[in-house]
Amino acid sequence: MTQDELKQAVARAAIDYVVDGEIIGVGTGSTANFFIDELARIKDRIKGTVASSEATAARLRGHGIPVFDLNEVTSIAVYIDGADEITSGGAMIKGGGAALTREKIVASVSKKFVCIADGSKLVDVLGKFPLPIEVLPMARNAVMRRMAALGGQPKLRTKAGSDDAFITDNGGELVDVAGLQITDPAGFEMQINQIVGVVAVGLFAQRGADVCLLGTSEGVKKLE
Ligand code: ABF
Repeated sequence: MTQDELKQAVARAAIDYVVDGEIIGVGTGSTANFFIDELARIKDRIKGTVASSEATAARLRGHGIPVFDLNEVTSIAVYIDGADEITSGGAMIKGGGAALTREKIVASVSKKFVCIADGSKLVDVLGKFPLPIEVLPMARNAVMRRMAALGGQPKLRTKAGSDDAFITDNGGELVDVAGLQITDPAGFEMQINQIVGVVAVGLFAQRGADVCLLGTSEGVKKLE
């Protein structure tokens, strides 16, 4: 099976976690996009969604699925989203899709977090994928110096084909930190959260996934 077929399989399996009549939190990225397309088939069963990015909101609206502002809702039954890396314990690196901050906000309000990913995302130790950190622009270099001091190789994320900084939906910039071996994800998440100028770090460990659906050639495997 191709990687897209594996992503499609887990996206389909995630429909089983959709709660009828409720608000569903929806992630960002190619796997999340496959989920959105599956959700469209049953859109009449749900009240609506909260999106983790403008791109996801546009895709949902394109299917005629209601998208609520987070401030309009008081609870989200389930949050369904991809990841760049995930451990068997549910700790993740997220943010390759530049939406980590809103993803973390929507996940924090959701009763259950279901991660959907192809099997290549499962790792023993987080860090091979460069850790994304959203920063306020004025603090970018200061945060980069701190991450270098912690043993990382920080790099400013730029727009495709340009040296200009990529700007997130929230007006922030992104620093991707390579060279890390994150053996204590929750502790490292707390440590980076303390760095002044950091908006959010793409470590989802204090609040990781409750269920992970992994697409493999032997079928969809569930880790929980
Ligand atoms: C998003 O999904 C991001 O946090 C993460 O980077 C991305 C993974 O992308 P894909 O599903 O395209 O592999 O939630």
